[in-house]
Amino acid sequence: MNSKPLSGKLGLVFGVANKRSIAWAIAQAWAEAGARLAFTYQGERLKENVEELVGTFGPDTILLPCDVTQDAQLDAVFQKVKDSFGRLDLLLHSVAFAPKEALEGTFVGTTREAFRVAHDVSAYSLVAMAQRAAPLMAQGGSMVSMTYYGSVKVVPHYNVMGVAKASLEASVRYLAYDLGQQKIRVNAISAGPVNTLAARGISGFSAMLKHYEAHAPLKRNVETSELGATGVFLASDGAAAITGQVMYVDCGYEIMGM
Ligand code: NAD
Ligand code: 0WE
Repeated sequence: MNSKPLSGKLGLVFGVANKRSIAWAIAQAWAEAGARLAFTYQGERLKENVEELVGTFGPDTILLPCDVTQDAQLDAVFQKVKDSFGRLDLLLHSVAFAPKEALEGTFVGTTREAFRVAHDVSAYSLVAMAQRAAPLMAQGGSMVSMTYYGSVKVVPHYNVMGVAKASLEASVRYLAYDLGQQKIRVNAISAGPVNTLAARGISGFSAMLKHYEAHAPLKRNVETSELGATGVFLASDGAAAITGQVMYVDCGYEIMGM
């Protein structure tokens, strides 16, 4: 086995909020596999936290603010990556948001604004990143995004996020088609529930973890290190013929009919 499957690779990571973030687990695994990484954070509120985490990769690690709904901020991030790295090999999209009310009531009550915001932050942002990353992926590359099963089956209260994840997964396929000629692969990891900032405060989340434990073939929940390992695989040459896929990393939950 190659212990450094990503040695020499240059990556850009979106979605670290704190040490529990799925993005942080995948970033650590990518770095452990030999990649050199740049990071973004959503805004001032998260700056200090992410600075401290990213500092563990060395004081010269690139860290920039980026609200993914702002084209100018995305432009600045990719310009900086171009100036510093000269090239990009890996992109991690681990960003999602819907207004809290939209995850509490019914789906039928979704407002136009909540629908717009959920799709802008959680789905269009991947397209916005891909159109800026692709020109930098001169030797090909791998883009990885995070999704959830609520895109294909109804998970009560996931609501407009499920619809946005369906859009994200379809975007993965269309991007994979467009960018395939440039040897750029685009895939998504569909994770089972993980107790992160984005999951906290969702009422019934611990019951959901218990439900997965009871019903998933492996009779447990996924660990973030396992999402990291899958992230390394999808980014590596071992996955050179895999693109446009949604890979379930959910202890087998998705195969069950009952
Ligand atoms: P998290 O809260 O740690 O990460 C979500 C990230 O999205 C945060 O870093 C936040 O800053 C960022 N974000 C939100 N709005 C943004 C904006 N406008 N601009 C820039 N960044 C923005 O939670 P997480 O669970 O690690 O979520 C990461 C991804 O994994 C999401 O796409 C989520 O849907 C997906 N996912 C999570 C679970 C789970 O159970 N936690 C399961 C499957 C998939
Ligand atoms: O994608 C997600 C959650 C994403 C998310 C979380 C929040 C909470 C705070 C998006 N927007 C917001 N907005 C907020 O204001 N997951 C896969 C985790 C998750 O969230 C659920 C789930 C699961 C699983 C919500 C309802 C039901 C199940």
